[in-house]
Amino acid sequence: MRVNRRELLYGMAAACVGPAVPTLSIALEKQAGLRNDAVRLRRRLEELSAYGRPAGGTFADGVSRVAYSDADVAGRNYAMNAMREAELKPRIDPAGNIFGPRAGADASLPRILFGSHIDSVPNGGNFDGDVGSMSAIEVMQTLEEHHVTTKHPLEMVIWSNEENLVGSPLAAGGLDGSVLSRVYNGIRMEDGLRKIGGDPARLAEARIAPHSFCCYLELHIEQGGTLDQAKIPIGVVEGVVSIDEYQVEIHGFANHAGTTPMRERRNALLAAAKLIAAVQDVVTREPGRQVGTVGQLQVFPNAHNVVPGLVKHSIELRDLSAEKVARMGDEIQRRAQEIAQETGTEIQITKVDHHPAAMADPEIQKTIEEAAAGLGLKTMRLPSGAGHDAQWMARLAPMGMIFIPSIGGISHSPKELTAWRDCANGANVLLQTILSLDRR
Ligand code: HGY
Ligand code: MN
Ligand code: MN
Repeated sequence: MRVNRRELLYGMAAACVGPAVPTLSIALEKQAGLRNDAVRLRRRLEELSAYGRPAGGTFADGVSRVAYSDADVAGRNYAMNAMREAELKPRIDPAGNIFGPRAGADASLPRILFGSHIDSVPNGGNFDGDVGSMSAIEVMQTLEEHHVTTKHPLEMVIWSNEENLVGSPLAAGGLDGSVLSRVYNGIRMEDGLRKIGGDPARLAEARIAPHSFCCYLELHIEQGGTLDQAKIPIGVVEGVVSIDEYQVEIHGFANHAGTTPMRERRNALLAAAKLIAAVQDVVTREPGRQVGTVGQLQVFPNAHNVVPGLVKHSIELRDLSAEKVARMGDEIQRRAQEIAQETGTEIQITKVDHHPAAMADPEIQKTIEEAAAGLGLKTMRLPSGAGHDAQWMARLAPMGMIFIPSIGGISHSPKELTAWRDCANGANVLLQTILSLDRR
């Protein structure tokens, strides 16, 4: 009987360490050769995209699966059924986050946590969050099908309401019950949490203790154009930006558009226009990758023949440096008071959310690079201009993020697109990174 030399070597190695723990029984070579089922991953991404698709639309028309909507509930049910196909038993925590644990050989070891989200922005794309979430399920199913028992317990997670960064901050202690009256997508958070299976009365139970897991991994589309332009298939995230969100209220005086002389107007919309231009000026006047956006604006009474008396709008500032973000915010506050003086209006700017910048763990970055190299995939390191649940998980344990290219750098749009090959590559890098971390 011919004995394969390699099997012999592994057998001898196993004999040296006593009764082989399941991991050793799976030759490292076999682990290194493990690949996800790319066809199944694509099928799940296409099936998930149906929940929140515009009526009569196709995959290319994107999705509005906003948090707490009926489409969100339907998409979450779809994802939980897919988790069951991977032999997981999904659990929803009081914050609406969906967890799927998988036992490891040594239950005393801290679990490896990985996942993403499936809620979208209005008129969003079919890859933001979805790739990382469906890939997490795919990794679990691949391990199950190949009878791989990792040493560490594993747990996948689909965070709730990522687009407003709610589910993961609730888990990380960045938010608590004091925000239950907030309204997202027209639904009070308290009602939305119940609707998706959470429990606003038990939010404290959603808290994850620091260092209660060994690390957090997230696969995500880049949402910017760096990888696509560089023709590099895998991004290794260095860090996730700090985000400060503000609500602005500008009070002027509503009056007749025909009989109110220009010099007597207290035009709230004129003040808003000047303030939006000031945001652009403050953010662009110094070198760097910082960004500032006014994405929401409401005019009252919003009639063509009434001088606007009230305007409400958002301001969002981002950069890897929290200090720079805060400094820009202060300068915008100062400019706002000048504009208020000039236009005879009153401008109130209130900070409503702060998401801390988070640096990825250097060891995990290296592990991702080694996993990609093992798959013959080139990598580059880059920051994330998008916010992610990973930046909240980084406050509890070491974090790592894997990026795949967004074609044309487009995201938060029905035109968001990533090649299926890149989705498969990203999921395989996630799988191999998990196996490599597990062997630590
Ligand atoms: O807004 C963001 O950066 C993320 O896509 N939620
Ligand atoms: Mn996302
Ligand atoms: Mn997003």
